[in-house]
Amino acid sequence: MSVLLDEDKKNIEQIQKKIETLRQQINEHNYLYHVLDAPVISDAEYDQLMQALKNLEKQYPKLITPDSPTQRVGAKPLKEFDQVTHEIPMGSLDNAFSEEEMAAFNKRVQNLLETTEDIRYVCEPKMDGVAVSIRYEEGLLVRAATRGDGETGEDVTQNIRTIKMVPLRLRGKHSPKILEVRGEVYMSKKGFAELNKRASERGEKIFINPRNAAAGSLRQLDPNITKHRPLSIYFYGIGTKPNAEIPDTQTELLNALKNWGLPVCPYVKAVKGLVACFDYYQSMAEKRKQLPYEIDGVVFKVDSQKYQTQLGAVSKRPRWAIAYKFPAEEVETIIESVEFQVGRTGALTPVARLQPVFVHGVTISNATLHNMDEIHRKKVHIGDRVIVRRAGDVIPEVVRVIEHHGSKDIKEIHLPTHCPICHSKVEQIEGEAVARCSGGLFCPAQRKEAMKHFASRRAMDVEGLGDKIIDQLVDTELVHSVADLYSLTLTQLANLDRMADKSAQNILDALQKSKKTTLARFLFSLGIREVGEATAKQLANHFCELPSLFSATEESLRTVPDVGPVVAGHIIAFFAEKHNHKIIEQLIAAGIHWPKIEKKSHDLPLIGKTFVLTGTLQKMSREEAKEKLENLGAKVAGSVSAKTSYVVVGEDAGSKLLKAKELGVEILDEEQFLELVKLLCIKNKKTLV
Ligand code: JCF
Repeated sequence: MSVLLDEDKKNIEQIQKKIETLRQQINEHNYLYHVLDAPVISDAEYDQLMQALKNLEKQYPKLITPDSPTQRVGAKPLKEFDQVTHEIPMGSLDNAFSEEEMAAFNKRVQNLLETTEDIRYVCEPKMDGVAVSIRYEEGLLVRAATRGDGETGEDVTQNIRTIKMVPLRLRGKHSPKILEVRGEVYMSKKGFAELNKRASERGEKIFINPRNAAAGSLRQLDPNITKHRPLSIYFYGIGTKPNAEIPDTQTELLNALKNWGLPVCPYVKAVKGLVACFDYYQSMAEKRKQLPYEIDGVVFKVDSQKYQTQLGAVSKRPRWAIAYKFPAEEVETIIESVEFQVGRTGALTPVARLQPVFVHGVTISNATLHNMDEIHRKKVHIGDRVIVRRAGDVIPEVVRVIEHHGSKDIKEIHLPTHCPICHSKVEQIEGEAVARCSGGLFCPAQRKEAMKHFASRRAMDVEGLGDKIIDQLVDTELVHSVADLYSLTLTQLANLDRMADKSAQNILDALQKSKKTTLARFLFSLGIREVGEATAKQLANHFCELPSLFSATEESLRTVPDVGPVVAGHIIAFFAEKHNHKIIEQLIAAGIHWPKIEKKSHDLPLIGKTFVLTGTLQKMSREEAKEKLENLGAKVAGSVSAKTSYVVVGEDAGSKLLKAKELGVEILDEEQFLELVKLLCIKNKKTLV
């Protein structure tokens, strides 16, 4: 008996070995194929290896591990995506649209680095896809998230696992303990065409372009659907720094990624100086049409990590990188008529109805004319033959007139005197380009737009409450204000056009779910003019609760970062409306709530202290140092006086250091400064800023 057991054990060990060998072989072939683009076996041979592994795992299911190449799709469909907060925010890139703007970028880099030498840049095509962050711990893929708003994204781990170019385990023995890699998920032109062909054969929804298709595929709750979508990925950087040494340059970082099995775009190239950047841009513009995927420009990054750190970032945009975009596509067509659309704030936007044209896989039949000033400047008439431009996701616009189409057909475009929707008077403030409907929330168009904004993903996030449904709800007068949304009944919703009972119930559930929110989201969702997401966050953090915001004066509002006189004016005007108070009261009575925000500003440790920064800091830019200090409550001044609490000195500090010594102001070097910030952050239980 015991002999047999021993033999069994030996047998299992052998099977285990066999399984591990197969996995290693498959992973290595994946690496050869996806990273090096140099496969050494045929697809059929690869399939045989996979089949052999599957057979063994089927016989010995106990030996299956989550990182086995057979385990890309495991779990069941999700109900919803979890939120993921990025440890290091996912920044976005500044754009350049001309050689002048590129030159200005290069100049700024040189100025900030105080050099006139040619800068070494790493160049790469800018993939037109969806940014994601993927986290590996001990070499294993543990989580993947979309960029979201840069701070918080959605947990799409299950879907990312189905992408064959994404390794489930990092290659090599020396992968870092923790690695967060960032990349762009995209769909090839061919994959996109095939997907749409299949969809149209089945009468399903067609995607507008490969990027939308990639985004839509990543947002599937069922990984079994994502599995069949032809998604690819290229990696371009890291988030959370690995514990291992980070390479000194972007070039080496990308090489390290490749060695860990993470595919990097093969067109990456390091060059020196601005002229070489222009050459690279030109060569990619020429290759663009033949590339198997869509790109919308070229990304340039300062190669040296040390320089990158010195340059730092301003509002989550690194100053060491830029996206130089390709010019937008332009086509000719004829303006058949012009309509005026009414936006959320009543702004009237002239929209040209066009003879439909096909651009870049999309049929365009509308283009914005922006406002009356633009119409006059471009001398546009109804009946004109015009150039229309479409850039990425931006709304197409009429760029210029090519010829006035037969003098008889030409018609002037007039600003209506009354709102085309509610017939209230149209008003235009002297000197302003925008004309507005004066109807306010009496105007159904403004109400609809306010509601669409309220329900949108970044605001109250009422899933399923789409534009068409909101249009119907307003048109049938089931809802007059956003507060009425919360008293809708199942029957009311189910009676709408093309609404199944199940969808109606889903909307009710989504409304219920949306009641749990944050103050920042709530403020943003109110649609106060010029109060975007960032400002809403600042307001929430500053005032912490609604009543203090209601009674805020212009003076107190203006102490909030980003709030100037205009925004302050809009906020005050909004809260001065009784109607708005009533709606807010109704919303809160309906159960909208958010977690209490601790009042921080008064106990920030550096309140009342003034700092002066001088000389070149090594670990960060001055801008970043300033941000850190301000987050701790300090003021940062430009010159040293008796009121200065501390002077932080970097290398080659000059007159300010002398002045500080003269006045006996306390002096900190960079190390001491960092130590202080770290200490205060820990004491204050803030994450390191
Ligand atoms: O290909 C891209 N879309 C792309 C986006 C490439 C990059 O190197 C990026 C990016 C977004 C942010 N780099 C950063 C820092």
